[in-house]
Amino acid sequence: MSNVRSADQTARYTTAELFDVQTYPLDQADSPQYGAMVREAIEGLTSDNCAQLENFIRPDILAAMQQEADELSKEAVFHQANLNPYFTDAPEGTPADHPLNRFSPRRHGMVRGDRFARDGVIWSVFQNRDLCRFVAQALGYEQLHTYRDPYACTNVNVQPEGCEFAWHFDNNEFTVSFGLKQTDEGGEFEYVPNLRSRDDENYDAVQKVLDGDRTNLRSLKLRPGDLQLFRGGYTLHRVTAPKGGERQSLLLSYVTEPDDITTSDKAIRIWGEAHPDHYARDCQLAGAESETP
Ligand SMILES: O=C(O)CCC(=O)C(=O)O
Ligand SMILES: [Fe+2]
Repeated sequence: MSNVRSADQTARYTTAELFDVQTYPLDQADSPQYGAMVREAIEGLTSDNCAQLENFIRPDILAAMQQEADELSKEAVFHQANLNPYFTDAPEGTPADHPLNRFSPRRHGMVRGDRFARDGVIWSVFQNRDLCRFVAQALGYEQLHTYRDPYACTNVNVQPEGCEFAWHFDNNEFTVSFGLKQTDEGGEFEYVPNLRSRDDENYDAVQKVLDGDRTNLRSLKLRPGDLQLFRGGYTLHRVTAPKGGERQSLLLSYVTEPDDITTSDKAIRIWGEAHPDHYARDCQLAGAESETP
């Protein structure tokens, strides 16, 4: 059912109100068109680790999402750091041109999940059950749940003019995002699929990309209303600096464990503070540890 509601995961808008269900029949999971849509997403994810579904959001809803995001973008937590593609330090003695030693600026803002009005459109998109099921099917999970972390559950990534999101591999397995705001120039999502694997960091090839090699590089522009599914753990990627304006994307987080949330120290590192739920999680984890013989 498309509009099932529950206490803390309310969705004010139905699937057909939010998404272009004529093109993307999210609410007709038994139809051949739905099957074709899932297959197409799986194809993109298999060949390129990426699937882009253009104009997924209905225009009126998109306008409301953009307005919500724009108002909240003033409250975004701004990050400015020089990071290598792995978000780590370089071990002593690492050559200067080695990827571990290549630190580039990452400058962007993130709107915290608790800022979104629970009766707003962005929260409804995030809590939509049909979207969650589709994402799980496309990415090959039996079931996914919306992330309950109060801050990291859903975020707007705000990239002001000139702010690059430098080359990196994600720590999470996959990302689900919607384009909200885009500039004509810059703001490109560039990626090189399968550059590393579980057993091979493939530093030589990573270094070549960092040095400007564009041989296997793919580039896409996430336009307002587009949906993107992306496996970023093995795919080096970046967002180039937008020119002549700001870029904004909406990031939705889904998890396999419904009760999973982050710890207080990690929340403080990312957001500058922690929520009572993060401290409760610390206690829960400490309790679990003391029970282990
Ligand atoms: O804004 C985006 O499209 C994604 C940015 C990104 O790579 C990330 O959040 O890890
Ligand atoms: Fe990323």
